[in-house]
Amino acid sequence: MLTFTEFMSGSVGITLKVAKVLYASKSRYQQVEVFENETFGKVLALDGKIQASELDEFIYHEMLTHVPLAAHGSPKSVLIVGGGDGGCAREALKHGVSVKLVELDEVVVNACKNHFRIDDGALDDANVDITFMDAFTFLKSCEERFDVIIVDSTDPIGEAEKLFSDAFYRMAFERLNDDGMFVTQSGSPVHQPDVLHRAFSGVSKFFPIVRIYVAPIPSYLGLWSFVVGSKRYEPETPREVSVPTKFYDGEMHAVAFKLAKLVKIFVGLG
Ligand code: AG3
Repeated sequence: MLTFTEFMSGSVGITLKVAKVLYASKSRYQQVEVFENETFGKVLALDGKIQASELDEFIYHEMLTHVPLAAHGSPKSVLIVGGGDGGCAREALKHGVSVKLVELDEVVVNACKNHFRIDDGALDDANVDITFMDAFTFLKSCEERFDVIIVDSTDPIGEAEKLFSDAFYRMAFERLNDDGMFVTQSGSPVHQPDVLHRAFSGVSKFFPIVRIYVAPIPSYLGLWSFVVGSKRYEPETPREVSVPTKFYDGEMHAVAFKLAKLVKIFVGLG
């Protein structure tokens, strides 16, 4: 029996039976795998870490995208950092915005396009402009400004580590309009409290308004956290929410911030 195991921390992991391997290759940057599991359906893993599953990717992508976009209220331009599977782009397009997607690894985009179509066509949409490069380097020389920046990164290991640095948060702040909003996935509050600490303290150095919210993502071992930094608007208040979704709505927007009470209890933040 073929199995896939991810240890999220040094002490706790998740093991899935692999029903079928759909794709596996080593890109210039990482091991890219797509396989099938009876419970989760298709699963995308990068360097042995689960990035998205057919069962629950909508929870992660809807919550990472609609919370900042709805709280902003009238976004026109969105920068997605990472997000090569196209899940965030798919959700962002529902707001009629133009999307700039900066993904490090073209192999991830192609693997998803061919074997795990999360994007619903977003990766080929005329309103989505994809650049394959490291987002840190991209931001350094970027002259454009955005309404919302979404960081849909892998864990802060290797290439993604600089996406959790103060220098990166500073550049993100500078590349946002005066009422801009920033959000980053910030790990499991239970299994990766250090990731959340780092994101929260980094974002707090530059943004006047910083909040944490959470969502349950079964393939990420339960509770997952997000840190949002805002220049003007209160992130907890949705100003525009009428987009078609499976999970996200005005109520879930509020619930996500309320449930972050657990982050306060587990991690002492928020
Ligand atoms: N977002 C992946 C979140 C990190 C998952 N970490 C883990 N399993 N250790 C990027 C891919 C989703 N678009």
